[in-house]
Amino acid sequence: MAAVWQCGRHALALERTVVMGIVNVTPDSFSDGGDHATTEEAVKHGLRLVSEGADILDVGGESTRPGSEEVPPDVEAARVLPVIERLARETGVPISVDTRHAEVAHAAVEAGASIINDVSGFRDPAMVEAAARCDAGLVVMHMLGEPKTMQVDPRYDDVVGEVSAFLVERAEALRKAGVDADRICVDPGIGFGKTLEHNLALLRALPDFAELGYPVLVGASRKRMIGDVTGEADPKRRLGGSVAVALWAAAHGAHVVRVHDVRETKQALAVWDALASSDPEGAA
Ligand code: HH2
Repeated sequence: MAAVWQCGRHALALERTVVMGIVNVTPDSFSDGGDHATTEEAVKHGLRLVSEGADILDVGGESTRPGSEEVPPDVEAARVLPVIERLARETGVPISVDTRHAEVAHAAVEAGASIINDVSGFRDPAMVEAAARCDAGLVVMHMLGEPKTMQVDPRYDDVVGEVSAFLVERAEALRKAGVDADRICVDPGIGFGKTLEHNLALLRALPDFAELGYPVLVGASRKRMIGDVTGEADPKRRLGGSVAVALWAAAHGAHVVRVHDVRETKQALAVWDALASSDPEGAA
């Protein structure tokens, strides 16, 4: 696997865990819906995450929480494009657009986005075409079905095998369309059509995903699996569990973690890195 993830003009080094900060420009995201729903608030939030150490900002204008309805692309575009344009201009970090819609992805890249993050895993041929027409980095995520119904009794015979096979198949489709391998990053899609047991199995299998030959992204921040394990019903009170998953992911082969709480995650990863790289003989 390449030591860098190529995202437009940015070459992201992967030797340290890369932190992607979440900027939801939505009224209804599961943990921060409405908190940064105007352009001004979203830009301010993005700038704050960069000051806290975010390596990437992921800007989304459509909640894909379980049960959510699809947002029309024009509404989504109106939410995200002005934010992407400002953040691309005012920060030095790559800006990612979190979208399932080809027209939004294309316009976002024109507005300065360097990554297309598709929770549908580029299943839509128009998304493959949008990817092939630009040089942005691409996040290929696994989701079972659609957000509206994905949590209705999700079933797999072999969740790790099926999710891996899907990611490999979609990455190959992108490569056939002319996308260079070093632009692709894969994501098992924590919480997207998965029970708690499925999510835990996928997180335990991260070393296998890392073997697929692409950087691996994990997004578990504040998600229901943390509530299922701990009994914490309020997503904003799931920081401890979110940091635990980020550390687990970093220690088991993930290259990128997608998080709401950048400052705390960076701090935890810095301490983890210092411990993991220290020489116990030398310290004596
Ligand atoms: N999770 C969410 C959204 N986008 N993208 C990737 N690659 N991986 C993820 O796990 C992922 C994602 C859901 O989280 P959030 O954006 O906070 O919520 P909502 O979809 O309600 O806006």
